[in-house]
Amino acid sequence: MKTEITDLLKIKYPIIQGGMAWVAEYHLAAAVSEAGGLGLIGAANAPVEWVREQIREVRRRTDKPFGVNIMLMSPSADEVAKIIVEEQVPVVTTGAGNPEKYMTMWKEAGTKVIPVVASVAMAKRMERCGADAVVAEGTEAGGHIGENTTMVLIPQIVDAVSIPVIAAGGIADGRGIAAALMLGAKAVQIGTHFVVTKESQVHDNYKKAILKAKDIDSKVTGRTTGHPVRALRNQMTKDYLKLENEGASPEELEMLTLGGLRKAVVDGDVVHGSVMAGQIAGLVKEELTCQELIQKLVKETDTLMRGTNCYE
Ligand code: TUI
Repeated sequence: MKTEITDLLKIKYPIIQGGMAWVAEYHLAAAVSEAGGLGLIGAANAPVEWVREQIREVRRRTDKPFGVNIMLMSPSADEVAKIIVEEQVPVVTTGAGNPEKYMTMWKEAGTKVIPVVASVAMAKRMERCGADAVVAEGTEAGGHIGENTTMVLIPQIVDAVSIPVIAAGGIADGRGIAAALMLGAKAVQIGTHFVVTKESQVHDNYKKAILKAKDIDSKVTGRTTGHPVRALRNQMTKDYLKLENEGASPEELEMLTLGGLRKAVVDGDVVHGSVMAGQIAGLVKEELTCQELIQKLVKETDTLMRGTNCYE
């Protein structure tokens, strides 16, 4: 499965693990990279020294390429951006904002820069300021999301830029990967299915919530505040959406979500916490090791793609 992305990132398979807040730590990232994908550490709102330690732990476990995802709304984004350079991280992805101001610094350090975007305009802007590739993330994804679906976003971004495009949002099996490649993507980013892997350190309640999720169990909170977030429906999303419909203030709404992801991932409170997951959660039915999952995805994709010539 050789593509422009496997060449660019020096990985075996065009499969990237999402840089999920609280979830994407070193056990998961190292396992994904060791299995031939690209593992990511999700810096999210974490303290910078935590990020540095995570990078070093990944390096203790694998000599394969890996990356760090920076959540640009984080107060520590500036400091984490510097750590990428200091630790010579091979790949950086960014989410929830515009990483332009860090671009020169990262490029000079030889780090491959891959911003996550949710629109054609942002993809073009990232290409102009020197991005090596973009992750185009559809609204099917979990967590903080944009408006367009993966199906409409990928072909439009592929036509608008010359750098390779990585598809994200709604992909959890070989059919999704094959479809993304057919739309012109050169790789995929998968989040939700990697949450439910043996190496993933999330609370068992979180994994069980994804495993039992159905197609209609996904909700988006925060549309009125300008920060839409997709999570599995529970008491928290119910209370939030009720308040949101009643016109509650952003401060009131924030009270409900504050620390909600940590509550679900670490404490296992999947009733009052934020169980961020993509719409494809309904397709995730088993907990595999990262190696088993990646091999399954590659085999399924390969079977579907046989007879076509779409990898390169
Ligand atoms: O970043 C994500 N997903 C995330 S971040 C996150 S942490 C969080 N926790 C609680 C509340 C809010 C966030 C959970 N999930 N995905 C990548 C992504 N980036 N999706 C959409 C975007 C995006 C949006 C706007 C990228 C660029 C952008 O540009 C705006 C601008 O500055 O012009």
